[in-house]
Amino acid sequence: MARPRIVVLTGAGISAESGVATFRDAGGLWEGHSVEDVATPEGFARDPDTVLRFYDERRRAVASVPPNPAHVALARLEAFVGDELLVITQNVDDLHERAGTRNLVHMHGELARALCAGCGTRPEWSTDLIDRPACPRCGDRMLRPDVVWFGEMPYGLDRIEDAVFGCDIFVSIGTSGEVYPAAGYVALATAGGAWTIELNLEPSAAAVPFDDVRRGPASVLVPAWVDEQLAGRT
Ligand code: BJW
Repeated sequence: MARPRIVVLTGAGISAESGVATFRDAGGLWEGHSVEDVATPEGFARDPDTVLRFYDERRRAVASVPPNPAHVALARLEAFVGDELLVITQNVDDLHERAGTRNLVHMHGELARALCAGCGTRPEWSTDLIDRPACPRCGDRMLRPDVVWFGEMPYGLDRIEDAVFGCDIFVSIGTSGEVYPAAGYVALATAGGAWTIELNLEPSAAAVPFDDVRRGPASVLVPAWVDEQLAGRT
């Protein structure tokens, strides 16, 4: 029998125990910032300095924290199953990559890249954008964080939708299910015949019920679930 194709969707909850704030939990990222101010193109046009400072601070904060056992466990799974596993993350941090995951889509972009509003290039970026550095390609001083704001098109949607509809196991980890299109993927996976499971601290706003739901911290639930997948393969 062919091995299962596994798609894992991750959200802010998988990085919470690394010290990266979530968005909608108490103490989350939006506290002190309205979403319209920092995560919309209109907010950026209105007050670019506030938005650039918000993302510069987050880029620095993420650089100083490590991946946690949940990120490491997913990388361990990929080491065994290779490209039978695709991780789709809504997170803009690089903790999956630093744990060793390679087959990964950042659907909401990456703090580690900038996006040039002049020429559209997406250079790797590790320093502040507040001082309006020049684009390495066109020289314009129109770089913004390469993150997907409300009303913008997420990255990699064709590849993501093919993988979600075609997978055998769909796993949702640490996401509230409030933001589309990601919030609709459990319905897409179900329509494609996948078995679905949610690993999350709190109940989410899932569009359709999961086949299995486990409540707890990702650092505990994800390694345990990976162990189950690998039992019999090692
Ligand atoms: C733990 C834990 C632990 C905590 N262990 N778990 C009306 C209806 C439907 C849709 C729309 C609508 N009006 C507008 C829309 C579309 C809009 C949308 O969804 N809006 C909703 C608010 C309604 N979406 C968009 O605009 C998207 N683009 C789009 O739709 O394009 C058009 C399109 C058309 C056709 C097809 C496809 C597309 C773009 C969305 C961009 C989202 N951007 C952000 C910011 C990115 C940059 C940044 O990081 O600053 O992405 S918003 C923010 O939310 C961020 C996240 O990736 C995203 C999701 O949040 P996430 O990850 O779920 O975090 P939380 O905080 O919400 O939840 C954390 C969870 O973890 C909780 O459940 C906790 O319990 C759990 N947890 N600790 C395990 N230790």
